Amino acid sequence: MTGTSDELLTVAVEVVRAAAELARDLREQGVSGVATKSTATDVVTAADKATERYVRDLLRERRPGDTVLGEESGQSTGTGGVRWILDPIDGTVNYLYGLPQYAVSLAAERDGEVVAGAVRNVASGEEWTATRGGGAHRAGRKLRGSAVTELGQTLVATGFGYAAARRAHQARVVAQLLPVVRDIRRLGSAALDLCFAAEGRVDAYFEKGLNLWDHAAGGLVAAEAGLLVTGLAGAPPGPDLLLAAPPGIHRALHDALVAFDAAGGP
Ligand code: LIP
Repeated sequence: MTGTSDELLTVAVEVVRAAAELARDLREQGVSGVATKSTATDVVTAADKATERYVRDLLRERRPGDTVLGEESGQSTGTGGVRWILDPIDGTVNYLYGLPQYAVSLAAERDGEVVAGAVRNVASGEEWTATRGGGAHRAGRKLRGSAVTELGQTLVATGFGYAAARRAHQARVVAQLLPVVRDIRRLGSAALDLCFAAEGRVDAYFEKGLNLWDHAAGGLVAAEAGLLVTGLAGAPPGPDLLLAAPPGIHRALHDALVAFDAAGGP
């Protein structure tokens, strides 16, 4: 069972809408079941787990046999060529604090390539979608990234890991970057950072340490909006570094990140 990119997107949109409704209802009941993962600040809530279970159930109904990779319970074994890549609540710390910047992110990967993706801000209801070669959209509008061409005029979003040693290195990178760009924003959800970059609410985004579920859907949205989504020095986007920037400043920002060792450190 494979399916066209548009068919896979239809499933992704149906599922993220239902999952976002559950996550919103659970938030309104109050956050519960808070636990930690890699460090004392790397939190997971009962809602993360419940939302992932719900998405898995919905996908099992709609796409029996497909593989699902989710942040909270890993990868199931599927039989077909389609893998769903899920972050049930991206921006969990924002969810914990009630900051309206957290999303359900779901991508469909067919034969190893992400071909469809949907990201839905649970709090605002804003929804970004994309298919490979079909463009990126929000509210029926085709998205284009920023036209900025000067690094000093570039508003850059980024994020930080949970381990103190990595955060210390990332702080040194940001301290060097801050004087040479317009400003920095740390909004707390990679998926939404990528969607914001896709429509120019920020000009660019970079982060070290992302997992595939953080950026699979949002990275397609950004790429389909015309941004270059890469790693550094010819590497693909991944845990070492993900950079999403419009062609006008990708090279300048890339070179600054290389100079500041943004992909380095612990
Ligand atoms: C989050 C990312 C964010 C990063 C956070 C965290 P989570 O994902 O979306 O960009 O800076 O540290 O990793 O844990 O909320 O799914």
